[in-house]
Amino acid sequence: RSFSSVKNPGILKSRFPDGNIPGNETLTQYVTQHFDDYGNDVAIINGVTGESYTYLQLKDLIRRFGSALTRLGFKQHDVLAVFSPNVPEYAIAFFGATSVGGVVTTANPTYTADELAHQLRHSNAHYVITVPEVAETVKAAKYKCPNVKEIFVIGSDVPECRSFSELLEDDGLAFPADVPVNVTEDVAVLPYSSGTTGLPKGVVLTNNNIVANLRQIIHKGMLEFNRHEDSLIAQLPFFHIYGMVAVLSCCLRQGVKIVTIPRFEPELYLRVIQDYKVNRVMMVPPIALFLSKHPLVDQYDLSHVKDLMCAAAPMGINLTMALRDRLNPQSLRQGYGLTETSPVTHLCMEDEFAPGAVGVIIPNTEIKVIHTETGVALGEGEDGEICVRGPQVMKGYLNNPEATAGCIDAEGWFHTGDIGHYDDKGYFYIVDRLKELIKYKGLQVAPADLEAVLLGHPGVQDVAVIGLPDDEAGEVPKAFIVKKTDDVTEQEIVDYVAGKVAPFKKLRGGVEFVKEIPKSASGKILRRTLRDKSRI
Ligand code: 4UV
Repeated sequence: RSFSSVKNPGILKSRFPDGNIPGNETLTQYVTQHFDDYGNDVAIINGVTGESYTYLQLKDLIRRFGSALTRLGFKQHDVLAVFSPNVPEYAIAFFGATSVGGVVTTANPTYTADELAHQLRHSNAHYVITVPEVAETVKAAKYKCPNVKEIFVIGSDVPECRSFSELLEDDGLAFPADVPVNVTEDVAVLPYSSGTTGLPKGVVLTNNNIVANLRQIIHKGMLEFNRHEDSLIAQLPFFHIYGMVAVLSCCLRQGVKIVTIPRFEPELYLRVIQDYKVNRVMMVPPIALFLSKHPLVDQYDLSHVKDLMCAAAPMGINLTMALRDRLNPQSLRQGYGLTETSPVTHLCMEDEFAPGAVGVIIPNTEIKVIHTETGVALGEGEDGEICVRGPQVMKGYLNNPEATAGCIDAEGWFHTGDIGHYDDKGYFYIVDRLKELIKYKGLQVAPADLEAVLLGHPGVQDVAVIGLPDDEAGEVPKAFIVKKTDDVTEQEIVDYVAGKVAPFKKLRGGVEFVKEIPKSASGKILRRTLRDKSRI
């Protein structure tokens, strides 16, 4: 088989030849390279207000913002946090900060103040960009983070915060002439992921990690777009690697129009796709389910949608077929990847329908499927852990060499914690997960995170959290609890958690009281035992 190299048994390569990844471009240089040519074409438009920025305006504002940050004392390697739903200004903040050699850490705008404070402290963020709707959360977090100097709010004024638009009035003259960026070493973005175990960790993605991944996916039949024809809806949050790279960065690099919506609302979503003639839709499985089932969908003209791509969680064959029957797009496919791989490692080809598959290996990427116990490389059709080597693999977890060593081995293989296999055409299928992660609507929920919260409840002696399969969300967190006091109730526990975490992490799978939590001799929670128990 062509994708299996004889010299390196077990190492699988892309069916496509390696592309050129020069390794000397910063993220902003690469993404904004052709902005002058794209000129007065609309780059990004707010699907709610209709306000938009052209490519030339975006270029100018990125420079002004970079200059304004510099005047504030923001230097190379400093961290800017963005805590905002999708709005066009996200692009200005994101590329403005990276353009001066800064690092952007992105956080889910539904986080509570404590959750946000943790990330702001851990990443050592100096400034936070936000929107009025969640500015109070940022203010509350700032009190706990002496490292945060100032909050800038997009849109209307908020007390104790400064206005983002003020920064954009900067004349641009303080923009640093020459920032000596080492693109393969210096961090561009710092999203958070729990990886295979434990609490969310800062994922150090260098400039070259992201640029490499963009170069790998902007490939004919993959995510190469046509700037005269294509437009995309940005429903996937920019704070998550999927929206950040595959939508925001990938579209701007290629000069196509992005229409942002701040949150998923059925009518808004469908209206934007219809009115802006969105023809490529990147989604997660719950959106695929919505598009395949919801009666409202029939009331909108979605006929120009030609490419539907799903990633971040499995899209099963039944759902794929139902969606194909209903919308009949030219292509309906999946991608696969992780925050730690910038994110893409596999993509299905536009013109090859492969229901259930997550894709073929993208260029410049090596894959190995290994036996979960022996580590021996497996062959076609055999399930094992997917391992990845390539320029898109993160540098490591921020200030956490142990966790980094726990997933990137001495030969540079990143161990995904996902179980799957490949077929005779080189298509990959994910069938299970080795790691602890729960995926709620494509978003990560770390069991350890909820377990830590639950241990703070006075009635909880011991706890383990697992993901329960759910038709709509994919998975929902469920807690197994050993009571410390007899009087604790399920409702009390569910409410307690809801009061402390972002809504997407709630214990939607409920609580089960047990006598003890099954653990291995070394004290590790035996989650599989609990998962099996829940299936009965
Ligand atoms: O770290 P993360 O939240 O990252 C993501 C990344 C999503 C992608 C994937 C391909 C793209 O082309 C793209 O633009 C964005 O979700 O979660 C990583 C984990 O999500 C599961 C798997 O368990 C990963 O380790 N996952 C991601 N994609 C799939 C998936 C999929 N297609 N099928 C099953 N599980």
